[in-house]
Amino acid sequence: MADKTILKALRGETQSVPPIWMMRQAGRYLPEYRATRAQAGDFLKLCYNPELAAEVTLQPIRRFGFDAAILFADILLLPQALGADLWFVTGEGPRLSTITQQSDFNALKGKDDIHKVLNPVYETVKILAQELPDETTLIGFAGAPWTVATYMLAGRGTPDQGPAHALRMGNNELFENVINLLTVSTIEYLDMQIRAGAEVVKIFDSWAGSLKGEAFEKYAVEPARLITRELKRRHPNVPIIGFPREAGDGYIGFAKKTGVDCVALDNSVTPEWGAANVQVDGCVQGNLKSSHMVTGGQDLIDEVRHVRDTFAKGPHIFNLGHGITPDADPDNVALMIETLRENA
Ligand code: 1CP
Repeated sequence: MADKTILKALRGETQSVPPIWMMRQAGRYLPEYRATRAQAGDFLKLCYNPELAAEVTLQPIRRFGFDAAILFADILLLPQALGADLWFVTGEGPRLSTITQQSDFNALKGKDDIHKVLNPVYETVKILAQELPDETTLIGFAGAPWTVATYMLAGRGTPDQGPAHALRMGNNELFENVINLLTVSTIEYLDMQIRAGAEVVKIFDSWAGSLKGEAFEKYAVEPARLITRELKRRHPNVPIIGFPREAGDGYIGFAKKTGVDCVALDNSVTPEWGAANVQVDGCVQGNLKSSHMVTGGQDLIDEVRHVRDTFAKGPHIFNLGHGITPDADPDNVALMIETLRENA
C-alpha cells in the first residue's frame, strides 16, 4: 500500500512517470456509465445506491487503468443532508431550495445530523476499499464551503456566483453562518469518508476564482485551512488535495497557508507558471485542457508530453484542468494515458 504512486507523489516524491487520474472520470462520455445511470433511474438515485455508485467508480479503472479512483457522489449531497431540497433538471443542472434569511438557516440541520442521509456514500466507499485493485488509490471528496454555498444561496449554478456575493456583502452575518456550518459539516463528512476507507481527500473549490483579495483569504483560504487542520489532527497520514479553481495568484502559497499536500491547477495557468510558482512548494496536480479529450490527435500527444515534461522536476499527479466533458471520446483518454506512460 505504501507503494501506491499517487501516495508517493503526495508525500513529495518525484517519479519518472507521474500517476494519473481524471476529474469526472466516471461520467457521461462513457457508454457503460450511461447504462448504469439509466439502471439507477436518475443521477441522485445513482449517487445514493452504493452498489451502482461503486460500479460507475470502477468502470474507468477497468477500462483505462487509472492510478486513482474518485468516489462517485456529488458536492451537493452535503446541502441535501443539511436539509436543503435538491433535484436535477435534465439538460440544465442542479436546483436547490435557497437561503435568503436567518430563519431559512435556522431550519437546517447541524453537523452531526448529516450522516443518516450520507450513509449510502460511506457504504460506497467501503465497497470500493474492498474492490479496487491493490495499486489504485481511493480518493474521497467534498465541495469547499464557498463553492457549496454558491449553490445553496442561488438555488442553482450561476455564471458569476451573484447571489452568494450579494449575501456576503448585504448580510455578512448570515453568509458567515452558512460558511461556518459548511466548514464544520465538511470536516465530519470527510472524516466519515476516511473512516470508511478513503485514502486521500480532495476539496473542490470550483468557484474560488470569483473571490478576490481579502474575500479570497477569508472564504477560500481560511475554510480550507480549518478543514485541513482538523482532518490532519484526526488522520495525520491522509493527504489532502486543494483545488481553488481559477485562483490565479491565489495559487501562490495556497499549500503553505492551508496545509494541503497538493494543489490542483486549472487551465487558467500554464504548466510553466505552475511549476515555477506552485510546484516549488510541493506536489501539484493537473493541468491538461479537457478539450483535448474531444479533439485528440497529434495536439493531444504534444500537449500531454508538454504538461508531463514541464512538471517532471517535482512531485506531480497528471490530471485535466477541469472535468472531462460528455462529448469526449474515450479513445482520446486511452491515448492520453499511453502517451504519458510511453517511456515507462
Ligand atoms: O447527468 C449526469 O450523469 C450528472 C453529471 C454529474 C456527474 C457525473 C454531476 C451533476 N455530478 C457528477 C459527479 C461528480 N461531481 C463527481 C464524481 C466523481 C468524478 O469526478 O468522476 C465529482 C467529484 C463532482 C463534483 C462537483 N459537482 C463539482 C466540483 C467539480 C467541478 O466540476 O467543478 C461541482 C461544481 C458539482 C456540481 C454539479 N453536479 C452536477 C453538475 C451538472 C454540476 C455543475 C453545475 C454547474 O454547472 O454549476
